Amino acid sequence: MEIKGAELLAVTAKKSQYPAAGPPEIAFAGRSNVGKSSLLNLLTGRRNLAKTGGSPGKTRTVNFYAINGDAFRIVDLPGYGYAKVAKSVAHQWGDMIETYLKNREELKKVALLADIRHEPSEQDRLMYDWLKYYGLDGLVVATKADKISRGAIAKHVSVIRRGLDMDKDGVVVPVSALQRTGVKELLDEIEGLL
Ligand SMILES: Nc1nc2c(ncn2[C@@H]2O[C@H](COP(=O)(O)OP(=O)(O)O)[C@@H](O)[C@H]2O)c(=O)[nH]1
Ligand SMILES: [Mg+2]
Repeated sequence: MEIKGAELLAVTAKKSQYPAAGPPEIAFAGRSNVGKSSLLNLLTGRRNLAKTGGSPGKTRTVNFYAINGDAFRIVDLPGYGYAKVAKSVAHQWGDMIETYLKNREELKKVALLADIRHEPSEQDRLMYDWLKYYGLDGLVVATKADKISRGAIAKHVSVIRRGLDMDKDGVVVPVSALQRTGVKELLDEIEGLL
């Protein structure tokens, strides 16, 4: 699959603002600063579709992007785990993500992004457990693959698999937005889900 067009369709803070029922959706989730916006730009070939490197923890909306006309949608979930975010806001974050995961019939799968350098955090595990509970687990994107040597990738991937307690048939796709690698592999996975 190739992505030939991408448009921001809706920026939403609650369920009533979601776009009307439409094509299948793939959501992206992950810690703030993990590289979610960069990945979205990389996949869509639009350098500034999603703002990167902004103040961490700032995006607290569920953003819907229409891909290839409106053949499918990518949904950007709020980044979690930013230490300076107040407890009340963290709650709001959790509510927003769970509301979307629970209620969205169009949602086919959530790609959980995890920094390839680090062991999954407590919140990554919590997130992945949620995904399991809702039957949306099985696709993890290991970001910033350029930050480690090629030879170390397999080892880091297995640390992520173990940390999240992934099933055997779960897939981890290493990507680098900097070197533009992993795009084809990830798009193939997404195509398989649609
Ligand atoms: N080296 C490297 N840096 C990256 C990569 N992806 C994102 N970054 C950097 O990580 C920071 C956070 O990226 P961003 O996409 O805004 O993360 P988000 O908060 O998850 O949306 C920015 O400074 C990016 O330039 C990558 O693949 N390699
Ligand atoms: Mg972002």
